[in-house]
Formats: sequence, C-alpha cells, structure tokens
Amino acid sequence: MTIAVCPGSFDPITLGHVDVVRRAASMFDEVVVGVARNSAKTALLTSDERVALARKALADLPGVRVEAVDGLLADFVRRVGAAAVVKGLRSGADFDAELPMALMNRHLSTVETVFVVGDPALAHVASSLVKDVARYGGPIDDLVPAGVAEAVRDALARATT
Ligand code: COD
Repeated sequence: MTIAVCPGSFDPITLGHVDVVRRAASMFDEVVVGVARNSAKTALLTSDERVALARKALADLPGVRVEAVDGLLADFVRRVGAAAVVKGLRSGADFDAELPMALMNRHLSTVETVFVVGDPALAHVASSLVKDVARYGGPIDDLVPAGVAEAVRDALARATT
C-alpha cells in the first residue's frame, strides 16, 4: 500500500487543489490531504474550516482523506507512513518556491517530493487570488468547489466587522 501526502494551506481549497489531489489519487493507493500552516501566510479561514471544506470537496474521491497537520510536515509524513509528498505546479515560479521545501522535507524525513503538472485551464487559480477577487466583490464560484465561495465571503465579512 503506497501512501502519499498532498499538503497545502488550502485557504481555501480551490479547483486547482482538487485537480492535483485527483492526479495524486490516480498514482497512489491512498492520499492523505494535509491541511497545514504556512508561516509566511496569514490564514483567512481557521484550520477547522479549511479541513471541513476540503473534506466536503474531496468526499467523492476514493482513497482520499483529509487531516490537519499540526507542526512539521516531515513529522506528519512519518506518522502516516507516506512514501511521497505530492505537490502541484502551475509555473516555473511554483517550482522555484517548491524546490527548497522539497529539499528541506527530504533532509528532515528522507521523503521524496513528486511534482504533478496541474490542468493548464486552472493555472490562474490560486487561493490568494480567489480571496482577493472575493474581497472586492468579484465572482469566485467557478474557481472553488461547492460551498467554498460562501465560506470565504462569510469569513471576509467576519474579518471586517
Ligand atoms: N494548479 C496546480 N497546483 C496548484 C494549484 C493549481 N491551480 N493551486 C495550488 N496548487 C499547488 C501549489 O503549488 C502547492 O503545491 C499546493 O497546491 C498547495 O498550495 P497552497 O497555496 O494551498 O499551500 P502552500 O504552498 O501555502 O503550502 C505550504 C505548506 C503548508 C505545505 C508548507 O508551508 C508546510 O509544509 N507547512 C508545515 C510546516 C513545515 O513543515 N514547514 C517547513 C516546510 S519545508
């Protein structure tokens, strides 16, 4: 049984993330989607909200489960017994950002990182842009799984009151 971890901030989960998880699920027996904290980013949604939205969005994918990552990804990978970390690439800029993380995770846990090229039709879809569009009242419903747009709008309203 080969297990992979698909980590991210998922703040919020987008159709780009779902595409990456779907591709990972086609290569591994089991995929654990790890909802983690990126210390370089300030999250809009709580960890519980991000986990709940990801669980709902990925519920129809067999062999996929979602867990919160509390701490280092390398420790989480060891705990779940994963053979690989799977990350998605939209561009060379993504690769430049991902390479040091892949090297650090291998240094910490010997885990290999596998990169999958995402659907080019979703190359413009990033959680940060989705939040920015929503912040200014733009439409995001066709960029995220069902129920996510509403959760983002609720969280933005909460953040401004
Ligand atoms: N197409 C293809 N890939 C995509 C798309 C898309 N449209 N959208 C997102 N992706 C990919 C990203 O390239 C990335 O690989 C993945 O999906 C997750 O993206 P985000 O933005 O949700 O998540 P990040 O990049 O903020 O995640 C960083 C982590 C949270 C994984 C990292 O900070 C981490 O491991 N944190 C835990 C603490 C730790 O171990 N830190 C040391 C790390 S070396």
